Amino acid sequence: MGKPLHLTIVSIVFALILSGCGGSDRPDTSISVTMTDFAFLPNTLTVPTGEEITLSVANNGAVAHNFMIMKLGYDIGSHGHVGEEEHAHAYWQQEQLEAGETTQSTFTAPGEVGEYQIVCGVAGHLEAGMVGKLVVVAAP
Ligand SMILES: [Cu+2]
Repeated sequence: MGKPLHLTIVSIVFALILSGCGGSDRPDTSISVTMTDFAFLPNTLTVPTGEEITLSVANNGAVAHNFMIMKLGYDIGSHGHVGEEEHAHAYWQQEQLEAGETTQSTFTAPGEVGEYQIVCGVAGHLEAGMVGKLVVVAAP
């Protein structure tokens, strides 16, 4: 006889709530992203305005990827194409990262509060689902 089902469900829900803490909804100056074929994990990152951000990226995929933050208000959509024009509207982007590699870099968070789109700049990857969000909130 195991635990009654409703208790098991309560435990699962509680564990999910706990694991939500310390996640991506609080601003952090040190953020980590894992890239897969074809997603960013987590796909929402929260940083404070104007701070220097340390970004650690691991490419767990089988192909090269890159991490590109678009300028505020420039949203390619979730199935758009990343071409030359889109690259010109990047706020910041990291050099392409080969499969299996990790890297760390820094950038200055935008000074303007808002939601900035994150995309993979490698052709075809945004269409495949490599899209995310950088939420910039007022620095404490
Ligand atoms: Cu990619």
